[in-house]
Amino acid sequence: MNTIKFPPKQDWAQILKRPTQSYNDLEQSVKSIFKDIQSHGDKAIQKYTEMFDGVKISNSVVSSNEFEAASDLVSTGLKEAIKLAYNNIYKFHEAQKSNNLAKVETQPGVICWQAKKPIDSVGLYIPGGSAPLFSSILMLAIPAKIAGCKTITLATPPQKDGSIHPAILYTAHLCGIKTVVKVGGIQAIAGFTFGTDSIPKAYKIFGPGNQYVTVAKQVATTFDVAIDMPAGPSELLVMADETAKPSFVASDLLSQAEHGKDSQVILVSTDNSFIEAVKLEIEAQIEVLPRVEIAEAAISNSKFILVNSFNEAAELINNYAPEHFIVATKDNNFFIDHIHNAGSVFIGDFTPESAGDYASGTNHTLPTNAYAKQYSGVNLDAFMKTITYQEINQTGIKNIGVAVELMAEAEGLQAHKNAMSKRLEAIKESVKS
Ligand code: HSO
Ligand code: ZN
Repeated sequence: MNTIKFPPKQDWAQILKRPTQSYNDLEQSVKSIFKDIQSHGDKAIQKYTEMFDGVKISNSVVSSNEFEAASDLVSTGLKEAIKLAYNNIYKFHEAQKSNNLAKVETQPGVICWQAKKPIDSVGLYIPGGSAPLFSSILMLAIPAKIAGCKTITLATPPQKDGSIHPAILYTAHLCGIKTVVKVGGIQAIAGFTFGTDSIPKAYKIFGPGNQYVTVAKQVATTFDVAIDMPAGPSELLVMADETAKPSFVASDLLSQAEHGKDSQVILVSTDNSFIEAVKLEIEAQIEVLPRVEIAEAAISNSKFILVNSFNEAAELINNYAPEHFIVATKDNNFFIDHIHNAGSVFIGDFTPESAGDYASGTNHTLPTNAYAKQYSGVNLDAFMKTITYQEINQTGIKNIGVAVELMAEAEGLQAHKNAMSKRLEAIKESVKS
């Protein structure tokens, strides 16, 4: 846990480098699984479930009995917690509904407008494994429902006994998802891409996953499917000064470090003794974490960076573009104003990242790997697309007709010109008669 003190700008790129990932070696095997599933559908999926998840599933679609049984297995306390989160996430995403743009008369008789429409069919992927991330279902299914997506399918890998974690089924049911399939990994993404007898074809695939899922989502985009965003290991950058609480900051860094050995956490501060205090807190808190091994690996790749000023900090943070950004300083507004590359921002001592991970209302599906420079996190718009409309009357044709003719001719596109000329002639004719 060395502190990097006042690094010169030319060193920033090296210091802030993400752990490199090379997916090239996985691509070929992912593609061959895709090919197999494209040709053999559910039969091939069954084969890969047996191979990768070690369980034979003859019918992957979760039945209503299974949904009911799962609900009995979730404690009342957890159900209440999930409902609280559900309500907040619903409220925040519903408020993102924007009114359709008013009709604009660009010239008399030329009316243009746009409207948002839901994506008909979406596939939501939820990983299984040691920590079933049922919170991600809330983050994806709630906006999909609000957007009005007709077909919402959730895929998640079966456990060794062929079942799905009860909290996953409970949450899916709460969100109104009717179709859950016990399919994981590459085969789930391929299933969404091509559609099978049991998996409806998806137009867009959402959700986190391991490196196989990540490559599979990339391969899916080479067919006719969109994805939410390129995924990478989770990351958190905290900007804090002597006014922040070292134990809070340490707990935040550890909360992200426990996600995976490849998670990246960074502390930036203008105060060296504050950094030292945070390190001591990390040492004390990490010991008693059940996932200490994972957290230790992530912390060993973490960075503690001492900077000269808030201005310098802001420049460095914008360079890094963290997925999550916590700011706890004497002037948080400075950072709210100056940080323009971040997935989600958490402000002040009492706003831990965990709040947004679960229950405050914002979405936790966010751009990693510096993609916050050009991508947004998942929001309501991610489940919709915008259609533009236009309606032109004869006055409008008179206003823009000649311009269109001239431009079409200049581009050498005679048929385009004709489409306009026919209308102009018809208007002239009708005036004569
Ligand atoms: N921090 C994760 C989301 C999550 N945390 C789910 C806990 N559960 C996204 O980067
Ligand atoms: Zn988290």
